[in-house]
Amino acid sequence: MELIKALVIEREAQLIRVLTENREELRGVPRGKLKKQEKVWAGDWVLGFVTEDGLFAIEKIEERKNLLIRPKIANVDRAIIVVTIKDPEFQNFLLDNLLVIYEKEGVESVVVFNKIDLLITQEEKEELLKWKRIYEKVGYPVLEVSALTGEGIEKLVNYLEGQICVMAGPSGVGKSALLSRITGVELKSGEISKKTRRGRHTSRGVKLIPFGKGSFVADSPGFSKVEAKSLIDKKEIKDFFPEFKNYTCKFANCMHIKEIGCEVKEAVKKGEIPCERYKSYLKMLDTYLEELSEWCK
Ligand SMILES: Nc1nc2c(ncn2[C@@H]2O[C@H](COP(=O)(O)OP(=O)(O)OP(=O)(O)O)[C@@H](O)[C@H]2O)c(=O)[nH]1
Ligand SMILES: [Mg+2]
Ligand SMILES: [Zn+2]
Repeated sequence: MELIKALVIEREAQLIRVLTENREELRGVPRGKLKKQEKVWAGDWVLGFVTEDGLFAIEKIEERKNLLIRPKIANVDRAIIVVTIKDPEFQNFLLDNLLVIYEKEGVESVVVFNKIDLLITQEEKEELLKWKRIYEKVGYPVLEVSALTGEGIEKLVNYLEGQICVMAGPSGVGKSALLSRITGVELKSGEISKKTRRGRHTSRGVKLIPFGKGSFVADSPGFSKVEAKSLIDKKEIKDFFPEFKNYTCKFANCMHIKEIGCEVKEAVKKGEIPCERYKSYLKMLDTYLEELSEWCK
């Protein structure tokens, strides 16, 4: 029998929903040995066939490019990291931690400044511009949007064409509001990030919502704190700051802290690498450099 390819678009407890290459949305059922061997997650590409009952019998899971843990979703192409300058206040350290984690997972990030409708004063606008320049310099795409007014949304949608995306970022920045804007789907309030009385997130399953031209996006609950160092070996963290790769230090295993002939530190001194990013790097390693206060005003 010829197998059909499908994308798992929903996974909640035992419920699996797939979208087949023929654009049919069906309930998926893992078959035979697959059932015991491996779990099927949202974002998985699977092979199977449509049964007489109209179910999609899953025979095989295709090899995954990655599998994120929170939310549990496979084959993520891009993280839409939503942040704000105001309400809540911008936390660059949190953003930098997320960027490092996604670099490690092979997920491309796009930094989306939401709530730009709230930026009224010159000072607020300059603050946005300052951070925008910093992340663009590293090489990340930076977009300015407002889920409230709709500004910048079309550009974001076009930008994500054909990709599996996940919303990420701190609590209250407008991830769910933005998701509604780009997909046209109103999430029931608190559907995904509803907190239990203990203040923890209930896991309600993961849903990929289609939008634009062949793109999918999953919402996720906000983070109040994310630490790259709890997920990644401290010695490896330097490898996930893309701007460091432009420099060759004297020692191949240079940690860019106190080593002689460190070109990365030299680049910070010359202003080629933004102090803010380098400070985040040191903070992730629980380190501090006295000289930094002289170079970074
Ligand atoms: N002014 C303004 N308010 C916004 C915008 N986007 C979202 N909000 C408001 O910000 C608040 C938080 O929005 P949510 O979409 O729930 O934020 P979230 O990131 O999903 O938050 P968590 O699910 O807790 O992580 C809501 O009151 C929204 O109405 C925007 O572009 N401008
Ligand atoms: Mg939300
Ligand atoms: Zn170095």
